[in-house]
Amino acid sequence: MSNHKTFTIGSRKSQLALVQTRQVQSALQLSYPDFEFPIISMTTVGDQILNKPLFQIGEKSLFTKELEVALQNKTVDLVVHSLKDLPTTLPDGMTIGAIMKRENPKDAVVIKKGLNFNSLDELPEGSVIGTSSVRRTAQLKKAFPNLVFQDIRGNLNTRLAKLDDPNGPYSALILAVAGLIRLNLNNRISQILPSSVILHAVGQGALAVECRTDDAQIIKIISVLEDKDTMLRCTAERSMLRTLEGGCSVPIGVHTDFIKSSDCKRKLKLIGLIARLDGSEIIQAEAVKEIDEDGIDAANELGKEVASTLVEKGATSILDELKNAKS
Ligand code: DPM
Repeated sequence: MSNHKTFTIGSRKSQLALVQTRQVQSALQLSYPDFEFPIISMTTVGDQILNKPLFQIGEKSLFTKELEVALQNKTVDLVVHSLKDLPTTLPDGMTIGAIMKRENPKDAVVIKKGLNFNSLDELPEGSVIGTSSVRRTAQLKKAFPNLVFQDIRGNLNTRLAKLDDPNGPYSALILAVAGLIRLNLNNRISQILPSSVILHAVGQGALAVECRTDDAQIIKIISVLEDKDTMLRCTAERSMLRTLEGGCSVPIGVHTDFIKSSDCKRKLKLIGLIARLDGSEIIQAEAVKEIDEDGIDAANELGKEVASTLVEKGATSILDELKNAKS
């Protein structure tokens, strides 16, 4: 490797995306002080279509396609994504080179400024909750049948402005804890919803670095970013989603954690669920698998196992209903 090398990082333009990309940039800069990692930012379809519910746009790589084209063209050498926005099957020639240590993967409740409530249970009947996630809406409708769920789009700051607008309809928003923390908005978190109420999205809270499969140099460089436990948890989560052929906008939630059993073996637990859009039915399944040295095959198997139990319990009828709702 020569002394002065430049590797360009692709990013979405939103404030959250840029904060995340700079986090990767700093980590790389620290490990490779002699290299340069300039950032090129661009707008994606998902950033542009703001008037439609996400799940109706019907494009699986909403927030990633333009960046992958830039990767293909070699305009950029690596791309930073929120892993949960990255489809479970990548285009030919693209791979996830690293998954970084996960931030808290749970969902948070953000209450409108000036309202004296601290949790969803306290909100009066008929209060309007803003979210465009079918996963959040379906699960929360079941847990809080007296609340009303309404679409809200735009980046985090736009949403918070809509929430706090005294004439706006929303009493609260549901947002990922991870995004709020990264934007230094921790002080807006009123409640972190437990897994007994809602399961988070596949890959939520983790950052992924995508690159060209044949770019051995970049793959080696970004390997310093990888957090093995996060990678294994997300591998299991993504394997479940891939097996169910679900995209980033399906009412599917997960929970993973490592457990140590009495025989001192390290095991990974995966809970998965799929919900009907209106929350009228929620199917849940779980499995535990021993994680060996490598762990990737076991994590993939775990995801498939939970997916097939979900199918046995009736997931296919929910998935079919979703396909019809989109067309
Ligand atoms: C995906 C969803 C949302 C984003 C759907 C879901 C939320 C959409 C919404 C796949 N991507 O979670 O069920 O509520 O309108 C997104 C966010 C983050 C990554 C923002 C958020 C946060 C950072 C992270 C949008 N993508 O969920 O509040 O999880 O790493």
